[in-house]
Amino acid sequence: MELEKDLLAVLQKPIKDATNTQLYNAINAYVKEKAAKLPTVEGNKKLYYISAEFLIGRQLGKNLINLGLYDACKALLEKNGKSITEVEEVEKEPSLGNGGLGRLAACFLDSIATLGYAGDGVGLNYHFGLFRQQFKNNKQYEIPDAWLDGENMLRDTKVSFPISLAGKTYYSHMYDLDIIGYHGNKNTLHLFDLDTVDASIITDSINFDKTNIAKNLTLFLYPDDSDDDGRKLRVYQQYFMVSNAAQLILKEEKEKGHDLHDLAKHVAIQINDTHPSMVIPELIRLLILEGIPMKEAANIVSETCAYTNHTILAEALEKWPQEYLIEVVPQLMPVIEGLDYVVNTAFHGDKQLSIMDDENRVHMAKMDMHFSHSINGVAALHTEILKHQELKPFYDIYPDKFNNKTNGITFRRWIMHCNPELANLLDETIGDAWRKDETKLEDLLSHYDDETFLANAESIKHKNKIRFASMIKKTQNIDIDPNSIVDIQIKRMHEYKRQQMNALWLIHKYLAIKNGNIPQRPITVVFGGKAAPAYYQAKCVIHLILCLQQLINHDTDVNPYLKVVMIENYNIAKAEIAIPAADISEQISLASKEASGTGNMKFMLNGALTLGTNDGANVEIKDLVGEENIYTFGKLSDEVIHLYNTNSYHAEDFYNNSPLIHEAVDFITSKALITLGDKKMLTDLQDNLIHKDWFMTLLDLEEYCTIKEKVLNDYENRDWWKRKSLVNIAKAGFFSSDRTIREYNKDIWHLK
Ligand code: 26V
Repeated sequence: MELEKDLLAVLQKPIKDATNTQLYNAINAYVKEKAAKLPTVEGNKKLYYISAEFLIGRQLGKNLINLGLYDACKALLEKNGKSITEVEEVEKEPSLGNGGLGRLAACFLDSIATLGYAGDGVGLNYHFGLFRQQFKNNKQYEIPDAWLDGENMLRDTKVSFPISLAGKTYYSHMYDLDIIGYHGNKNTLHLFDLDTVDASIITDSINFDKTNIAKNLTLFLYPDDSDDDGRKLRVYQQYFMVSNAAQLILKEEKEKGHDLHDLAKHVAIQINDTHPSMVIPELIRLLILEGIPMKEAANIVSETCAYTNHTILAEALEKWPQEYLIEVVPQLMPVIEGLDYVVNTAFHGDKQLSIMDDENRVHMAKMDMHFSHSINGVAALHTEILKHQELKPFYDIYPDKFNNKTNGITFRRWIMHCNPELANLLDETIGDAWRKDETKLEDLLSHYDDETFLANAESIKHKNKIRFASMIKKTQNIDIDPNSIVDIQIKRMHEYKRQQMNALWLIHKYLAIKNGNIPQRPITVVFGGKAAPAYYQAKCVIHLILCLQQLINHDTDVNPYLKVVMIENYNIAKAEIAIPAADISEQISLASKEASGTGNMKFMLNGALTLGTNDGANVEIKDLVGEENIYTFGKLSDEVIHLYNTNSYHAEDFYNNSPLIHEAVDFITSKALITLGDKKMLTDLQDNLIHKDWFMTLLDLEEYCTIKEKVLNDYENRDWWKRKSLVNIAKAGFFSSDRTIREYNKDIWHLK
């Protein structure tokens, strides 16, 4: 067989005698060779998806699946006493993303290649990525994540562009990664870098000289922006990314012989949140240099670019002080001022619409909305909130630009790779057409009373819990019971996602068990997620969870019934092991704040039931599965928005009026926890919850505790639960990123 012959030729020894690293390198080389022979998608129009993050995960397994070689490779290794999982584990996970936005970009690239659209990603090659998370003394520590060490999938190219930063010219270096579609075509992720970047300027943790651009530019994703130098570095990175993107696009267009006046006919650019927004003035600038007048250039660029909004949180809607831009990208300022002039003239100086505000800051999202032809939110509710609240002035003037594109996930990674047994069971039950046509998953509904399917799905869930438990044992030496109910909340640490609410429930449950209220079945509560290094409140929440983990797991009165795990350095690889093991998917953000969520979709596809608020895509999950197959609670987004608008939420009232809340919040600074933790962090967290609680944790806490009790009780009705799980899997088809990408293409890109 070809694979075996090729591997042996590379290895120069029998497979059984090779190390996992040697096997990884050999299989990787084989995949690269295969990819090189795949056709690159050609079309009359090409998409460039520009994003600061691409959270792509390990590539080998996914590539083998998409090449149709995974099972053969697995069998070949098994025949020789080797495990494909162990070989995959040799690969360091690329640290090129932070959360949902970056993972979405990765799923999109997979779907774009699978559907045969011409579309490349453009981003940066961060040498140490976000950071690697370590727990010590029940706290998060950040260390550089040297993911590029050793073999990786990047291909060196000779492509380089001159980039002018603060008046100095730097020369970029492009690295390419093949994006192999499922049984199909190939596209490319282009990651730009600077040869002069130098890790030796990192002092301790993830600190470094923020002013040494030649040495620091692509060291880290989202470097600390708590001071001017840090914020300027973000501008340097962003301009470096988009100037490379713009020059690459124009180069490819010229090579194809296209007239740049026809750019919008041949190119679509998707701006993933505001990080790549400077591509608009940069492209206009370059077109002007090509001899196209400003006004026409602006029209061409607007017709080419489309903007996606991923959040309504003010902190993420970037506004750059004009003085930063004057210093870092002086060449862009005349263009931005010109665009602002056009806007002010058209809208009579209406300040709500101006790109520049009274404090001389440039609003990137406003520039995007004026000078792109499409503005989309990422779930139905989110898009409605954008239209009628957050971006209302823009919806009023540009109603036709607004559209919704509910997020999706690639089924290749989020079931075929992470849960192969469930995927095989689906094949046996409904045939394998669902692998290429996600709508076919609905055929599972006719197996609602198929006891064989239900029993097999249950036994696969159990095996996945064993796999998860053994990963946790190996990495963190915590014992968890595979017969327990597994309840998981994994996502970026942020107050709006309300991990602290789940922690307060934990306290409530702990105290109940201490009082002799024993659960019918053990419960394992799992958290995972990184806090931004400068985000103190989020770090306090991690601290509370880790203290609770220590307290509860060591308390012999309680630990037979309740365990807590905070996964260290949560990443894609760990998500792939956790999600298939989950019974309960925690999606408990404050309504209106979670733009969509995509973890919710992954859990659903793997048979977990959602315990969530009416927020983001949870709303659409509920519409699809029906009220009886999801657990929702909490104030609705309209009510929450009203509370904000009228300033009428007072956490203290909830604390004073509810004994349950009072007891749980008080426990944060109980002797039991203070002896395990940092008194200041725990006290600050408690104070914040009582006196500020900006994301309204206490508002929904009682209801959350009530419904969670119901969920745990319902779990005992196994026949019922298994059927609910089946309905969730059957209805997950809508959340395939293939569906999302088809919609982007039909409404925005028009690729073919
Ligand atoms: C915000 C910040 C804030 C300060 C530190 C650095 C940093 C970096 C990125 C961001 C923006 C995060 C945007 C994001 O990930 N949004 C998520 O996008 C998902 C895909 O659309 C969506 O499902 C999630 O609801 C949304 O939170």
